[in-house]
Amino acid sequence: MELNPHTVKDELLKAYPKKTARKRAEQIVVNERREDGSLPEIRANVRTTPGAITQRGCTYAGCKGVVIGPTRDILSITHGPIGCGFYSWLTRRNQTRTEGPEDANYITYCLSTDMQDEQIVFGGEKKLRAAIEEAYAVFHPKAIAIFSTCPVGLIGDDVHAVARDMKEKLGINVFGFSCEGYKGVSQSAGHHIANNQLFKHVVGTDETPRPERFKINMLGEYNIGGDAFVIEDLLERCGITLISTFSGNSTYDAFANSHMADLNAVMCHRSINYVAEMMEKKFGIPWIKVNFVGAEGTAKSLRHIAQYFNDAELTERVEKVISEEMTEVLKTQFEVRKRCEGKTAMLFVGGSRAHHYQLLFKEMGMKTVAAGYEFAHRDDYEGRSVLPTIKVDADSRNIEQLEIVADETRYQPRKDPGELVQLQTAGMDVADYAGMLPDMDEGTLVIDDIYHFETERLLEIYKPDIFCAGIKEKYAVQKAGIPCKQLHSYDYGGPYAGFRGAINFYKEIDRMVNTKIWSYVQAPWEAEEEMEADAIAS
Ligand code: CFM
Repeated sequence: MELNPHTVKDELLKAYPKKTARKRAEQIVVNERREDGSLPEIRANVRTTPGAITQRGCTYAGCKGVVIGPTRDILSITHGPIGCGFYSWLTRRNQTRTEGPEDANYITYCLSTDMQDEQIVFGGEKKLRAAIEEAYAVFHPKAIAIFSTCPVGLIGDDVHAVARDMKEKLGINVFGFSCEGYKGVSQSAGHHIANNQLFKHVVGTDETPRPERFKINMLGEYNIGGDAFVIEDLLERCGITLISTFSGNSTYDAFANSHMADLNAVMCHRSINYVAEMMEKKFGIPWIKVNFVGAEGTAKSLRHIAQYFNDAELTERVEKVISEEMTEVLKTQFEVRKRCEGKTAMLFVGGSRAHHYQLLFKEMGMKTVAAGYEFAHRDDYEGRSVLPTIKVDADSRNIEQLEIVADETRYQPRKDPGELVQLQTAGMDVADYAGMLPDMDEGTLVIDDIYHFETERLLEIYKPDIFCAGIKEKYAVQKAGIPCKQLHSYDYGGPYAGFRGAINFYKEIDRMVNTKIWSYVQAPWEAEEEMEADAIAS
């Protein structure tokens, strides 16, 4: 039976008080083009209704956990009560690979100032200084990052002043982040804050020239479950030099030298578009949107990079790598399609994967019936063309917007505007992202910052074959008899990027949607009711 998405939407809204329902109606959208062909508008990046169970995280999580955390040789210190540090300790499965035994790797450590009542009352700067000195004495890192948690902002500790003093005293780079958890409506604010400070304090601080011909940075790839390793291998085989990844499997030195690249390839637009824009303005490095999730996306992204450099030999090598990989991909696709064709998926996750992973499902012949981001902005749904129409509210104004101008000596446009237009015409997303909606079927449901109540109703109404979300949702979904794939941490699996990752994903999802195990799930009270009924009947 075909479900009417408008009826489903009404069903979800019916549970809310009038005012909440009215606002929520703008965040629950049926993906239908309007008469003039334009996409529907969605409300996003706004506060969660108090009392609703959201999937979102905090600003500190977006800054420390997401953007800076994966860099192995920046020593991260959480200034705050112990829980913030502890619960952001390696839970994201971002991997890293040192180059030798001398190469520093601090991401297995969890450093915190462990704030107590005394600091809340009398201030925590003294304890922070002591913590930085102690950490320096133990590790001798080349850089230390200090992350503010909620109480830091409330009591007014100046982490930036402490960072300046310590930088001078220790002679290494020390910088702080005003990423208090409450700073924004979600972790998205933390991404922006992290981008700003990385740009101010690290990017462009190492002028060593790079002799290679095809130099890029990968932006917004965090090496969850080893994804970046797969992409690094592909680029290397193609003869493309990866100067830096922001920030999967990354190092401080690579960031410092990243302005030597001639192209920024942006994978997760939501978390890192700020760095891409700032590097373009200051250094003249263009950026294109890529996507290494899904075999088709991977092939297209590699081709676009080759097209950008416009070199026959590079193009040939890229084509060779693609064809080497595609045989196995197509073989596996054919195999899984026999069992997965027509099955349905829902994806409610983050700020980019809810889009990218739909493409993998499509390659398996599966249909996405509903999807949404936790914390993305309208441009991630509707495309960057809506940017000028996005209202800047008080919550967004709260976050510093750096004024970037062209560097007097180092600004060097890699392509002239005419060439960029040509690349755009040839189908490349130059400084552009078209968003998730155009890739979704007509009549699918799109929900921003889905509330848990809505998740449960959708499961009952649609009974999808698989639901993709995170650890907070996982067990509730499985108790409803539906398999749940974590798209944040990949459960214990991965990598899912590139061709090899796509094959892993096809096989994993095939196994999950074709096992009967979840349909046998029965809640204890249901079992009791059955037993009682049996007893009465006998
Ligand atoms: Fe970008 Fe990410 Fe995501 Fe993200 Fe994240 Fe993540 Fe994510 Mo979890 S940076 S927006 S803040 S792709 S941690 S690696 S999986 S919510 S969809």
